[in-house]
Amino acid sequence: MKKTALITGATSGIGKATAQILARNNYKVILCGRRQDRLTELEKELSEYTEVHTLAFDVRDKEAVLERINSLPEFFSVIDVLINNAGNAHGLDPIQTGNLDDWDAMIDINVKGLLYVSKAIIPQMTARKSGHIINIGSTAAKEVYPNGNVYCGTKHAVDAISQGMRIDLNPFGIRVGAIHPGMVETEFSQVRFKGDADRASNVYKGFDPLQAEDIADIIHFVVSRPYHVNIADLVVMSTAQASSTIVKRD
Ligand code: NDP
Ligand code: 8X3
Repeated sequence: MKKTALITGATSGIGKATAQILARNNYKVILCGRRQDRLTELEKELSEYTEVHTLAFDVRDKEAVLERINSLPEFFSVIDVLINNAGNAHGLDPIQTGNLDDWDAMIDINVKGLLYVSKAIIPQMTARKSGHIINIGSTAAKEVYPNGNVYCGTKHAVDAISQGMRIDLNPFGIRVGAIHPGMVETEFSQVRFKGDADRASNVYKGFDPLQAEDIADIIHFVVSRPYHVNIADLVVMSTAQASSTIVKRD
């Protein structure tokens, strides 16, 4: 039977590429994000391959998260695969001058948002004793780099929460894994640098960075393993990147 995947952050970057590859591989997809225009456009594109439903909400708004997910039409209501991908960095400042609104955004979206979405979906998975959750962490979940302080903190939290989910959901046979990419050329840096296009594009200059499709391919590989195989924790960087701060540029 066709499986259903709910993907947060499907309006851009890794989430969008993941929705595209899953739709082309016979998953029904539920596309989530705040920008309804982009959701509608992607729905149009992917309807050629599969059944698509869109859900516009801000992951920070716990009432909206629960209300939207609990009111899914029956055809989309059984979620087999949850991709917790929505998130961003906001700012890149030393801790002593960091912006409180940036800190709130990162903690509320990357950590609390991931928890709210999971809370809305885990009960149906435990009741059915099946499901697969993939949380998108980062190399920033594994190490800390200068000025990355709070973003790295949120991604370390995603790493810890993923491990906790795997432990607590083990009795229910639910697979939980985290994927931790290094630098991926998406809208990530535009958001981090608040629309400063030059600063954002400099991040990916002089080397061949990962693309959203590279991560989507891996996500598809992870969700298509036989049931007894759970890829629990996966770090992936471009060949040019050795760590958060070591990148071989031309
Ligand atoms: P993008 O900026 O391209 O995409 C971010 C996505 O998250 C968008 O679809 C956006 O949708 C969604 N999002 C952001 N805030 C909210 C919110 N408050 N409520 C709902 N959705 C939200 O970045 P990426 O694709 O690169 O990022 C995806 C994930 O990958 C993030 O968790 C990021 O931390 C992680 N990551 C990225 C790396 C990179 O170098 N790019 C490397 C390692 C990890 P909308 O604005 O429509 O709500
Ligand atoms: C995104 C990659 O290096 O900016 O998580 O932390 S990095």
